[in-house]
Amino acid sequence: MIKLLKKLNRKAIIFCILSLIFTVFEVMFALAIPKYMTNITDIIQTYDSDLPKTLFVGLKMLLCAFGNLFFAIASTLIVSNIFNDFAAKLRSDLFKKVQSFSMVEIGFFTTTSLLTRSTNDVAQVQNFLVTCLMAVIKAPILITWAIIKMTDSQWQWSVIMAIALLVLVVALIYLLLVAEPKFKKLQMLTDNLNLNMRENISGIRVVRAYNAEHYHESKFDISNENLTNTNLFAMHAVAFFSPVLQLVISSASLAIYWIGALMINVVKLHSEKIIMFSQMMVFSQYAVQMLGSFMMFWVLSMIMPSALVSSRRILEVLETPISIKDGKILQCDSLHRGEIEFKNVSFRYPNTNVDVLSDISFSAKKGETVALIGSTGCGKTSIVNLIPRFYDVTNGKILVGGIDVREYKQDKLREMIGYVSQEAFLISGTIGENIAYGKDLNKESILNAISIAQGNEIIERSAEGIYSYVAQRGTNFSGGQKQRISIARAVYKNPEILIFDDSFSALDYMTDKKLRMELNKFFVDSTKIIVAQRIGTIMDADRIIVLDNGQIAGIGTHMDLMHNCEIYRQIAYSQLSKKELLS
Ligand code: M5T
Ligand code: MG
Repeated sequence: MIKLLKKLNRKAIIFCILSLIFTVFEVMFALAIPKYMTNITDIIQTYDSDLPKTLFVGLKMLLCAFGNLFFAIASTLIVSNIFNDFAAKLRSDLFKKVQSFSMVEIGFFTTTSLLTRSTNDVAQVQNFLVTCLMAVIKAPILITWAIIKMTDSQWQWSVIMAIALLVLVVALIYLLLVAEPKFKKLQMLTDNLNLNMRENISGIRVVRAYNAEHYHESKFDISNENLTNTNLFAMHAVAFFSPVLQLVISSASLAIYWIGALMINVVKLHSEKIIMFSQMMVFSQYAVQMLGSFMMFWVLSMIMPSALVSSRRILEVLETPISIKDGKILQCDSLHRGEIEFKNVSFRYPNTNVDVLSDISFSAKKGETVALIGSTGCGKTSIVNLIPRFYDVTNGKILVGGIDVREYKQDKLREMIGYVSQEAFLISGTIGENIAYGKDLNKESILNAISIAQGNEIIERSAEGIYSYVAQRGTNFSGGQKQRISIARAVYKNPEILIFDDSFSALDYMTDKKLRMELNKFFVDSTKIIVAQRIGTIMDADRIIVLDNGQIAGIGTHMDLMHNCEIYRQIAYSQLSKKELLS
């Protein structure tokens, strides 16, 4: 938490101090009120209810009440502003950090947990800090001030206060010890609940198609029940404090009055009796205020454990070292532009112990089309993901433009690449925004990119054209339409290297063919890496790499492979006739 607080800027610290000063004033005014009450009692007793005097003291009391209210409101406003800004900064830091994460870190934290950390956990910390500054700072000030005011009273009353304080402190410590571990668990269970909810919503069509509602419901129920039970336990542990506090306050007041009554009985003079009575009144008022301020500790003890866990979870994200380190090189020389070379590359996913790629070596020259084919799970996506450095190789190296990808500044490396992922990814917005994707939106170039990607049909169907609405994750488009919009995005970038990870799979043969022809026409100088399952898509590539279980089973042109690669022949014959393949 302290580490997080170091992120507060100077302005915020100055305002924190200001709010502290306001709190001191607030307490000062609050504690002045009992004194005036005694004054009024005194006036009524000694001056035989002198009305103007009573009114004058009453007015002072009223002013104190207003002063208390004013400073309370002012400090609340300041504190909530400071920590609202602080929470916004935390969220923005988290967002930036997560953006710099490689797949390794995202896989480690999981998407759901990252979401909860940047929303729920930040809110917990914010809530805690606001309460802390508003209530907990106030309580010690109030307690110390009250003790100072109470010192010149009877020692018997002070003993009662000491006992009451001791009981409350013990109760608080017990509470923290019992509830804290449960609160720690709460956050993890919230992550779990969010995960179940997310899976259910994002996969709702599949869920319905398989009538899996009950299955998901029971999974959800389990995490929900876990969360509820843990919450309940933590709340029960916390709930007992309120009655204990009430009991202590009432008992202490009773004891003060009882001892007070005994003492008043002992003194003889009427005037002494009156002084003692008003002393007792003041003391009991201060006692109630002081013990009542423990309520603030109680509120804090309710939110502190989870806030501490939250701050740790936020820091975990902020302090995670990024496994993919940035290089320095900004660009390659023009001689090697667009070249890709894999040199004895092996790769395994983090936290696994099996290589999914072993000893992969091949190269693609500027303007060439290199295709990757092989059965599902053989490692095609893994290969192409290494080029933009989503992961780093385990062994060997990958050169782009003659330079190891690890030496590039990541954004410069990725600037050269137009990547179309296996699963088309669209954001909510318009078609145009999805294609320009953060770059300047040039209508003509967008239309051109769509036309190369064979997507004219998509924009012709709607009156808004490229301004047509795209729902979150592109759910209002068909699979093939989504693929073509994603392809248009890569085309719009006009990159030196184009990577298509099975991006033509949802297109019919005719569109697939036309699209490849257009790509060849407009991207003569760009290197194209095409992953495909269909022989038809890759037959005319300059080089085809046949993958089998993470290893290269053959490299060559279609004809070479038809003659000397058994795996390729098997794939080919399962899809096309001998005549189509050998003509
Ligand atoms: C190759 C494993 C996967 C498979 C192998 C993405 C991913 C994959 N794998 C992991 O262990 N962790 C991961 O995060 O790696 O997978 P691929 O490269 O995705 O295979 P592909 O592209 O050839 O398959 P497909 O189905 O897209 O044609 O063993 O378990
Ligand atoms: Mg794949």
